[in-house]
Amino acid sequence: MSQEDADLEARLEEQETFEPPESFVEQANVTDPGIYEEFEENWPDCWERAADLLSWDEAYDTVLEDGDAPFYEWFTGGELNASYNCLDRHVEEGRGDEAAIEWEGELGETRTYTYSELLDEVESFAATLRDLGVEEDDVVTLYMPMVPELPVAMLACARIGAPHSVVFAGFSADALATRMNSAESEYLVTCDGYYRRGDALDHIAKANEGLADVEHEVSDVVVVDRLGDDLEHDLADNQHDYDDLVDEHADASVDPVSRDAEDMLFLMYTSGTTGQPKGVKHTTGGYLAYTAWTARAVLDLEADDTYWCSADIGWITGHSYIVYGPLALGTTSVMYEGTPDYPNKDRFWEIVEKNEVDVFYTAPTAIRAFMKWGEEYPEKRDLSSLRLLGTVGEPINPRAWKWYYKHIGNEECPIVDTWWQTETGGHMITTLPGVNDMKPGSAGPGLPGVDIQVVDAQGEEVEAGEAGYLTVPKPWPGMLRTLYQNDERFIDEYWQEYSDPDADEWVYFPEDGAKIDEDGYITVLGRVDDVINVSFPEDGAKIDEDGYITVLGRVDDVINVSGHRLGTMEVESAIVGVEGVAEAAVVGGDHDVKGEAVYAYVITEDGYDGDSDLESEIIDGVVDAIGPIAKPEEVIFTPELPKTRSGKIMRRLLENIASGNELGDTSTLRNPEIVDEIAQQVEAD
Ligand code: 6R9
Repeated sequence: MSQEDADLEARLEEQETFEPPESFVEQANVTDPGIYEEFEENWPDCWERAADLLSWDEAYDTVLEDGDAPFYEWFTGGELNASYNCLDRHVEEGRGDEAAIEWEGELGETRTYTYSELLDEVESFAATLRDLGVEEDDVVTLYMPMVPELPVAMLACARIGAPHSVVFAGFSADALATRMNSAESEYLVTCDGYYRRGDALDHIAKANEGLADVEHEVSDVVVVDRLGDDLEHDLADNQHDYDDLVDEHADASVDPVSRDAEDMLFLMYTSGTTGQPKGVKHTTGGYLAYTAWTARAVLDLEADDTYWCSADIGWITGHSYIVYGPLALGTTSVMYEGTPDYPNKDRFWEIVEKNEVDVFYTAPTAIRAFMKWGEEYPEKRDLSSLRLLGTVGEPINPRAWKWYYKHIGNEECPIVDTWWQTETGGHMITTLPGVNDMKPGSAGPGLPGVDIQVVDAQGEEVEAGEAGYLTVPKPWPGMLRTLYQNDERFIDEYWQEYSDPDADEWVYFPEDGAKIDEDGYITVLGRVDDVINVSFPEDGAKIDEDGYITVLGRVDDVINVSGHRLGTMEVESAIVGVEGVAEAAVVGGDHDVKGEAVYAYVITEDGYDGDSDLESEIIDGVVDAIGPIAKPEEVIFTPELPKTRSGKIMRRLLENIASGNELGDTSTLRNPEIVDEIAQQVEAD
């Protein structure tokens, strides 16, 4: 390293605040700091700004209907179609020849869909779905990897008013069956397989295994042929080849159905504190307005941008910021099928260079991997097209933030660290890249019009610098409306802790802890413990004097592996399903690359040994039930689990052991001696 580089490195390390570069601010979509006040004064009408980004078939009467809170409704009386907003209107405006999707296959092949081409295929597939019998409001399940047919299928569903439920392709057959059963979904679109590090993966076998466990009759299955001759597969009588059907409907035109603003656009299942995943319901008007608005204000997207979000469409990030937000704005959205290190560790930067990507959005876990691989990979490529960088999914530590800023952004791109959730639909806490200074590690203030408070256990706002819980006292257009067919659980999960139903005061509780500084900047510190056992306020959230909030992480039993939420209960039930296992407790422990990794503490049944055979069976059991993402980093066999006198497993201790942290107070334990025993074993492993 030259002296100059070393000086630069040292300066970066010290620096705590970064101004947005002038060159960025000059062209940014939002630059007026007055927007915060303006939104506050005009709330909730300020949200008309978001609705104005869309084309409505029928104008709405009311911005916010709060008569039946917390079942809020937005833009009531309005009607629109999401596929029309993402496709037809851009073609009508003469932009049909511009690229909507630039797809990169893992093996290096590419496919470009212009807005006209995407519209044509969406109409053909919408006609196909109708022919198969799909009606408005039927839930269509999409169990697909990162192939262009996935956004086509989503938009085709949206066109005919059939909500989609996308199940991440990396999830297991069990996960597919659970989700199809829960939504009583009778239609499935899936894929024969896909490529991972050059290998053809069989996906249809997994889909068929899941279908075998669906409790109702599945009327039709459409199968995309991604692997050609690399995988031969037979189709059952109710299974059809995607290309055949689309060819048959090649010239079909399907008018977009006018949907009520509050009609369901899609369902997205996410992990909860109990075994059953939660079916988060998003609507057509509020969700689309919110994702379009945040894509414009936070990601700074415009129609002529090429933008790449490296998430999988199977997660909310891909729904909101690969498909709906960017396409509503007429942007070119890049989609990549594979992994960042195939065929080489510069694959991402090759994609940025080749497509001249303007805005890049990824997860801290990916950034930590890039850091580990070294700066020589991005240095090989021309990244000068980039103007803005973003992160999502988990806290980003200042070191990774600075590496990203320097080695990817060349100190010329602002970084937006966006805190949000499946439930929030879109960004909630982040800086506006053309307005606010950035503080590495801190996501920033709540967005204009988004009220964020960091409170203590009593609901009182904490002082700057102190930790507390994140709360959202006012509704916002992108919010979930309910949990599918389970209004009661919706209230229990999100509106129980801080609301006062008697006074009709409703406060959304995201189950994350955070800290806020004197600037109101919110910093995310990591996952927090179970609310009941929490050693509050060591864990939680912080706000600073500028109102920047540091989010500390989740308070429920959810582990965040590589930015993906896993319910500990789901993993535990998979482990307990393995022969020879009596009891299991699963926690998240710190991990350099993944952020958190799964640590499984297991008690064997009498007569079984905690040996490497059982360990393999446990690992296989978890991978089968949930998917490789949930694979335990370590399986620790123990004769007992640390429990409180009331019999509750003290997860905080298990987490501290897994992360190699101080153990903290063990005095409320029924069996304190077990803690040292387990800790010694983990160290020995
Ligand atoms: C979009 C998404 C939501 C949970 C959330 C929080 C964590 C997301 C974060 C972050 C710190 C950020 N999270 N973004 N933590 N800083 N910028 O990730 O949705 O999969 O539902 O996860 O992820 O714990 O509550 P989802």
